Amino acid sequence: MSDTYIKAAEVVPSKRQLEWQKLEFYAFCHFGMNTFTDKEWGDGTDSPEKFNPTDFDAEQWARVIKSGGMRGLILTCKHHDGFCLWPSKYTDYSVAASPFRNGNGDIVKEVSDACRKYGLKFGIYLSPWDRHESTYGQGEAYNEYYKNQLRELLTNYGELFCVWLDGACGEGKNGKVQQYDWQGYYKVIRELQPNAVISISGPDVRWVGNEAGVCRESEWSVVPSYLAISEYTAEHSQKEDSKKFRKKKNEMVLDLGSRKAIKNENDLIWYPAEVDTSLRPGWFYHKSEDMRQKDLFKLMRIYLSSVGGNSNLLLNIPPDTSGQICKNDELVLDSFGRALQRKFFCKVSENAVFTASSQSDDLHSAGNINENYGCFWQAAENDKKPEIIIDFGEKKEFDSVVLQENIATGQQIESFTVYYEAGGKFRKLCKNTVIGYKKIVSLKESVSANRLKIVIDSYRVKATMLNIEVYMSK
Ligand code: FUL
Repeated sequence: MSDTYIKAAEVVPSKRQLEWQKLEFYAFCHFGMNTFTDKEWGDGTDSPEKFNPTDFDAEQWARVIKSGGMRGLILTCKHHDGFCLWPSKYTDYSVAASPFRNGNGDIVKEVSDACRKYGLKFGIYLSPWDRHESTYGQGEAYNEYYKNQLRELLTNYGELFCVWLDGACGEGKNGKVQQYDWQGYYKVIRELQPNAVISISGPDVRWVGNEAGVCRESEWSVVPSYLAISEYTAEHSQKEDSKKFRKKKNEMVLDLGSRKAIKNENDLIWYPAEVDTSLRPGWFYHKSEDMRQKDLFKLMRIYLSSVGGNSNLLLNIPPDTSGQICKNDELVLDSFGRALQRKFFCKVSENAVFTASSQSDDLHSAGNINENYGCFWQAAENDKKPEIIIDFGEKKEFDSVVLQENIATGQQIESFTVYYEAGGKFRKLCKNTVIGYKKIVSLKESVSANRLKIVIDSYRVKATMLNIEVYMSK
């Protein structure tokens, strides 16, 4: 076996990636010209007159998104049709030419203000593909246009947590395909919003590989660097025009980070996964889909496998033509938010005592696992199968176990087994693969025990644990 995995163990997240990971779950809002034309991809010829949300209320968006348990919102400031939700100086194809607020409106401003008011992080989506702009396809001229728009969005709307770039790249009006200046775009973003992650067609956050909410069983954040090349994402995400294609699991490579997968890779990077999926079949609002939301059961399954599987979850909620999130969607999200609270209702590990088979030094004892001060446990180097015991002190009933590695020092754990104590003996509950930022072990049926044991069956160089929480749902 090659020892690339030892190098992989040294790869750590940047500060912005670490902060982003802690958001776990946030919303995507696809809103724009398509909302009014009932399309998914506009061609940039629709009149700005059509953009007319009569009851626009960004605070309603923020309230609904918060009630659904999300911590941020990414807005499609410009989709492929080129229509801008803010009064951009560089085009007349924007809200300024629409009836909305008599041409004096700015959706980006109202949404970013509402986010701040409700304690949500705000991020932007700015489609590089622009089917309206005449310079599109002309190389430098369009790249300048795009960077100017980026500058507007990155300076006028406060702190952004994310700039979400998709890989779409169709033909321009002149029949030419635009050569995107990715490095130039990144430079502008780093300069103006150094704390924002650049996602998907960018170096910080990786597209999981499908839009169906399907996750890998073992999601590694340390992967080969070629995955962060924008052209690679573009090719894999936009291969066919058919939307159906991208809804499928398609050819998602299932193993990106195991020892086997990386054995011949020289260049490894921290590139964590994000799962993006829509509450409805489409990304934009369509009346015909009013009864086609994902149900609670499906949302929970997606949440547990993504947030609970070392990925962040970006859930699209498309506001309707009135300019609000429609009642049906609001109800689903509200009950999902409550379902999440019920799922993690009672933390039975609150007063538990944590001990371990070893510790690397006095600063990294198992007692750290139950503390919220950012200190963590680390096993001694020669402990090949470290064990952690969680002693509740009395019999407790539980149905989920949440584990977190200290990813600031890398992702290391390859597999682990959970045991519970019964009749004086430890019995196997389940065996799992990777942990990373967060793993949620959700049990079909609750179990009662005085003690739990976690055995780390295999890890790379340093086995760490930042946090373990055991819950009983309501
Ligand atoms: C893709 C776009 O083509 C879709 O319309 C949608 O915005 C999705 C999130 O990204 O690249």
